[in-house]
Amino acid sequence: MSAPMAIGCRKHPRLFSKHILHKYRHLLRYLSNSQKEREYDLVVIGGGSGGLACSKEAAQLGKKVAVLDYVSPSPHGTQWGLGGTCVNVGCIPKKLMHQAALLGHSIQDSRSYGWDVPESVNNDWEKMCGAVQNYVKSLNWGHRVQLKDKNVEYLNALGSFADQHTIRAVDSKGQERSLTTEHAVIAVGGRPTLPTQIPGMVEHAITSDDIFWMKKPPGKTLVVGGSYIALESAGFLTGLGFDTTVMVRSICLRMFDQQLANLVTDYMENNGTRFLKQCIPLGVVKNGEGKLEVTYQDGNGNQIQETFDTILMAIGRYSVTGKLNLQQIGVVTDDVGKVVGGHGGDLERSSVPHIFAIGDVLHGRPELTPVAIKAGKLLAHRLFGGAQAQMDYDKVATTVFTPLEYGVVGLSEEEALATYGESDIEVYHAYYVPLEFTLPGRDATQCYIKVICQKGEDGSVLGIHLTGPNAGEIIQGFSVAMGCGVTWRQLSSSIGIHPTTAEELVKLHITKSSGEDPAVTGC
Ligand code: FAD
Ligand code: NA7
Repeated sequence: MSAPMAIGCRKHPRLFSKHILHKYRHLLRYLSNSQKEREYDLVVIGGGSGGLACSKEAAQLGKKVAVLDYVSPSPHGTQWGLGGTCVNVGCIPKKLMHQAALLGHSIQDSRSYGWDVPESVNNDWEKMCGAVQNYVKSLNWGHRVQLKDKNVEYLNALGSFADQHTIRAVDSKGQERSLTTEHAVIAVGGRPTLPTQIPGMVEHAITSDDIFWMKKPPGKTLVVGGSYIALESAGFLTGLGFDTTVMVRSICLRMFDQQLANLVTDYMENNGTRFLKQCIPLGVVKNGEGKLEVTYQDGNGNQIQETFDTILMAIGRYSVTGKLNLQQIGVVTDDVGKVVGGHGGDLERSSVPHIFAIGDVLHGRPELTPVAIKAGKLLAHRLFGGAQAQMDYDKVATTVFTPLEYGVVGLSEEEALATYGESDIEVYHAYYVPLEFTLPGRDATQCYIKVICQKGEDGSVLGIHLTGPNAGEIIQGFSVAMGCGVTWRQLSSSIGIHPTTAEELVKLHITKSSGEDPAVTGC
C-alpha cells in the first residue's frame, strides 16, 4: 500500500509535501505554538481528586495554574459541587452510609454488652442523607477555599481543547473563555454507565451518581452488577433496613481474589441481602402506582417479573473524554476513551508531549482516589519542581467496604498462580473469630485471612487478603510493609498486638498445601 503512494508523491512534490505536512501536523503545530507567550503554566481539566491535587501542588511551586471543574447533571438531574466523584458521589458519602449501616449492627450487638436498647430501632433516611450531604457541601467549600489560598484560579466551566495549547471553557450560562497554556492535565474521571439497550433503564434506573442524594428513602431496591460499587451499595442499603436484591450476570468482584469475593457475598447473603445469580435485566416499566416492574432472565432462560421501588445500576463506568476534542489534537485514547499514557518514558504523558492524564481517565491504572492524588502531586513536581519520581502503580492497597470489609494488597491467589506457578508459591491462611463478634454471637464463618508468598522463609509476600471488621484500617499498615518488600520470615516474626484482628495476620502458620484445618483456636 505504501509504495505506490511514495512513488506518486515523488512524481508530485506538492502532494508529497502535503502528505508529510499532514502526517506531522501535530508536531508542527506544537513547534509553532511553542514560540508563543502563554497565559498559564498549567491548566487542569477536572477538579476531582487528581486534578485538585495536581493544580494545588503546581501553584505551590510558583506556577500560574487554572483548574476547570464542571458537573453535568445525571439523567435524573443530580448535580453537586467541587471535588469530583470521591467527595460527592463516591468514597465519602459511601463510607458514611457504610458507617451508618455498621452503627445499626452495633446497636443490635450492644444489647449483648448490657445496653438497654428498644426492640425496634430505625434509620431515618432523610436525616442521615441530610447530614451526609451537609458534610459533603462543607468539603466542596473547603476545596474552594484551598484553591483560593493556594492561588489556583478555579473556573466552574466545562473544558475542551480548542488546540493543543488552548482550552475552551464554557460556563453554565454559556459564556465562553479561552485559556492558553504551556501544559495541560486531563483529570476528568468517569461517570456510571446506564444501559441504553435495556428498555426503560435510562428513564427509570438510578446510579451511584444519584443514590447518595435521594430525597426519599429508596425502599425495595434492585442493585444490578457484581462490582465493588454494587456490593457496597447493596451492603449499606440492607444494613439501613431496605429490602435489597443484587442481580449478577456472572461473578462478583471479578478483579479480586475469588475465594475472598465469595466470603464477602456469603456474609451479605447471611445478613439479609438477596442475590439473583446468573440473571440479567431485560427491561423495566413504571406501573400505575409508580413502582418499577422489572423483567429479567435467569440462568435457565426463564423470564421473571418483579416489582421494586428503586433500581440502582452499578455496571461499570465510562470516561468522559468524548467532548474534549482529544482526537483532533492528537491525544491517543483506548477503545473506552481513556487516555493512553507512558509516552516519552513518563507514565502520565499522553501522545502529545505537554498534555498529561491522571486518575480514573488514565488507561490501565487503578481507579482509586489516593492513586489519582499521588499521581497528580508527583506529576506537578516532575513538571515544575525538577523531580524525576514516577508514580508506583504496583501493590496499591484497597478495601471493599461491604458489611464484612475486604482489605487487599498485592496479588490474588489466581494471579499469583498464573504468574509464579503452584510450585513457587505458598499460601498461609486462617479463619478467625473477631473478639467483638463473640458476646453477640455473630457468625464469623466468613472472617478469613490469606497471605500469599513466594516459597521459602525469605520468599517475598505477594498478596495479603483479609475479610473482617476494620479491614481497611488493618491493611493500610501491611501495604507499607509490602512496599518495603516484606518477606514471610519478617511478617511471621513480628509480634502481634493482643487482642486485635490484625494480630491474626502475623500469627498465621498453616499453609493451604498442608490441608490442615485453618480455624484459629485460643490466643
Ligand atoms: P474525579 O474525582 O471523577 O473528578 C473529575 C472531575 O472532572 C469531576 O468533578 C467532573 O465533573 C469534572 N469534569 C469532567 N469533565 C469535565 C470537563 N470537560 N470540564 C471540566 N470538568 C470536567 N476510591 C477510593 O479510593 N476509595 C473508595 O472507597 C472509593 N469509593 C468509590 C465509590 C463510588 C460509588 C465511586 C463511584 C467511586 C469510588 N472510588 C473510590 C473511586 C474514586 O472516586 C475515583 O477513583 C476518584 O474520584 C478519581 O479521581 P479523578 O480525579 O480521576 O476524577
Ligand atoms: P466494574 O468493576 O467495571 O464492574 C462492572 C460490573 O457490572 C460487573 O460485575 C459486570 O459483570 C456488570 N455488568 C456490566 N454490564 C452489565 C450489564 N449490561 N448487565 C448486567 N451486569 C453488567 O464496575 P465498577 O463501576 O464497580 O468499577 C469501576 C472501576 O472501579 C473498575 O474499573 C475498577 O477498576 C474500580 P461482568 O463481570 O462483566 O460479567
